[in-house]
Amino acid sequence: MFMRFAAALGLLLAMVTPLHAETGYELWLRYRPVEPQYKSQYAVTTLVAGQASPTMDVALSELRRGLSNMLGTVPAPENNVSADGAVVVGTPQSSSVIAALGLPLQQLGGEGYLIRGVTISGHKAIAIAANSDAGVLYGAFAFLRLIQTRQPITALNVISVPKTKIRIIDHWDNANGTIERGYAGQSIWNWRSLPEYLPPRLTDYARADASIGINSAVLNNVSAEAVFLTEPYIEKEAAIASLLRTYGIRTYLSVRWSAPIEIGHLKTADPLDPAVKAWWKTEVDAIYRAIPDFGGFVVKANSEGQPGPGDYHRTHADGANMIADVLAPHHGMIFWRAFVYSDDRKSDRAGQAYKEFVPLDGKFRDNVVIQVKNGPLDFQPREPFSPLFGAMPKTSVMLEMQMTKEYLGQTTHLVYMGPLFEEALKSDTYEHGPGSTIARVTDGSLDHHAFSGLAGVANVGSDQDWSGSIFNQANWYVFGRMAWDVDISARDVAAEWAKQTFVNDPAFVNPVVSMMMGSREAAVNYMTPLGLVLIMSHDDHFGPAPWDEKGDRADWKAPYYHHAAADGIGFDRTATGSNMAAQYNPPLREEFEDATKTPDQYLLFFHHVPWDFKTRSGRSLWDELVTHYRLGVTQVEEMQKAWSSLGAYVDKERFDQVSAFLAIQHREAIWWRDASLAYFQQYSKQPFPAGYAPKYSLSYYEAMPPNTSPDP
Ligand code: BDP
Repeated sequence: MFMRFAAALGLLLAMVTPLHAETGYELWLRYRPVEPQYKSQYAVTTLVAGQASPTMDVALSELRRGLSNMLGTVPAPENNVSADGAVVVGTPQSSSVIAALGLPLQQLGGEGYLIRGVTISGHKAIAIAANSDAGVLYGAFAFLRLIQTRQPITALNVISVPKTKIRIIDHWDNANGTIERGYAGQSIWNWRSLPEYLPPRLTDYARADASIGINSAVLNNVSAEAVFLTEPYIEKEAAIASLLRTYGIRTYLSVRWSAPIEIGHLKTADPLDPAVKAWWKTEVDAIYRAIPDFGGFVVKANSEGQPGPGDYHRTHADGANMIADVLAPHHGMIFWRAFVYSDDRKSDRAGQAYKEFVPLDGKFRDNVVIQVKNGPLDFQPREPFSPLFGAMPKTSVMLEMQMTKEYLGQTTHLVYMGPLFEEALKSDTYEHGPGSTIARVTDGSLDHHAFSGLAGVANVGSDQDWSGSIFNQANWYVFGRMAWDVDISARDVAAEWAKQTFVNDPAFVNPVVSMMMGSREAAVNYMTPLGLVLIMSHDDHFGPAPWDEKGDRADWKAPYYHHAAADGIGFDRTATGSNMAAQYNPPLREEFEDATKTPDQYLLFFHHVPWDFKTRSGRSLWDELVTHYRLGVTQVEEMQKAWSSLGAYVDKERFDQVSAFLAIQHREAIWWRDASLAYFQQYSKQPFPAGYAPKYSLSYYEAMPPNTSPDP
């Protein structure tokens, strides 16, 4: 009753007091004042800290900023607890008050934290404790999150330990300031003014990463330029690294395999050539002189035209191990990407990584991690998981996902990636029977690896709102939260994000969470239902283009993936086709081999089926395809409807952005539906349901100029 009254009051207040314009720059760290009715439960009077350090200082300044903004009073700094309401912060080493509490900190490891209600000298206090300064920083952010999401803070006993060691954000940033597959402006690293000038924006970037537990950052594009390994650039990277370090973040670089030739003037980059190894050693030593806690390298080799050890008839293990040996004395890691495929028209691209990597299982050094995208092809709206998970027990394998929505509507489409990430993490590989999920592969526990981690491709750029849209920020947020806790639910994270980014009122949060949770499925429906993949236009990966034959390689052409013809549609990956389905462990192998057992959502990924194939719904394949495309558009309409009723809770600027983007998404969902169906219908020759014939001819859709979509 009280809650309902409070909610109604909040709404009333929101309607009479115009909400301040917001740009989105503050992300989820807005720290808006706590409503009067909640204020009494957050009585914080003093901040008690011990010995200073750069990281401890930022933890304290974040607490001061957050608490004073939310509660209206600046907590006084004290050395001891002398009244109720103290927040005591530190490690046993930095703070004698924390040390005296004898808290059970062993279980926290290096980065975990504990937040607990305690009594000190007869006064009620809250301890935020950890074994490291970075752990304290994470605890500080978690404490502020509790208040931002209006959780009670009396009788707290929170213990949080990250389930992965490396939570790494991959920037695909180039030296010229552009970002590969970036949809939020230019790179935030301003190479020209580095190393002298670090704009405040970089501090805010580091705060945002730290607030969600990200502890590692790759500064440059996986399709790497050698220039990032030159001396002047190392100096610039060192400047960034020193800022990130304060926030508990380690710096990594993507390296170009042929750098020894391009900047080292060697004749070869053969990993078994001693001169090549010597070059890498000199290079790595120079990096560690500048960045003593440098994390290591990411390598994209022999993929999409990038050079690699394969150019010298060496294996990925030969290549990875050579650099791993050079990094090992510095405790550096190498993340070797499994996103490889050759221009071999006869073999199935989806099965190539497995064929190249599985025979190498057990041959990699301990500091090599194989970094595998969630799907066997690319970052599609939906794919089955890559069969490399569950197939390399003797190797550390890490999951890589995309925050930037390259194939999911980029800037304008509201697609929350939480459900996709969760689906990937929960996928069962059956490596050791049921429960052998990708979460257990990437957290290292399935095969008892010391390494654990999660990688995500950034969606961060120079745009005022960082991610190109307000809702895209949620994808950065959920990546960090899931990297910390691979078992957290996408729904809980969505609610947490919505409360902090907008407002706590359930009348707002509930519909927004529903929108977010349904948004990924909506995109699958209007783009690539029933297991279709890679039918986006070839260059920008944006609009529908199942007809697209552009691209020099067979496997860069859309028809390679859908095989639509008079006899049916879909890619046969069973024994009668590429046999890629056999790469999965049983019982999945049997499931994917049989069209009647394969879940509809993967049907056309594994099978070429006739247009009248009976799907699980009882409908023919054609009717089912039409049903999904139509549903996708309806789901966007429902999102529009839900959002349109929430104007009272959001400042006009952000409300209008979301409304406008939803309108664009709606128009483009119709475009996707109609263009795709117009294309497939020429093969199916089946009728459209009444009222659903595409408005334009197929040739009209094919001729859409870039950056336009048809009038619905
Ligand atoms: C593809 C992107 C391409 C990336 C590649 C990769 O289109 O820009 O370089 O992935 O991950 O999806 O290496």
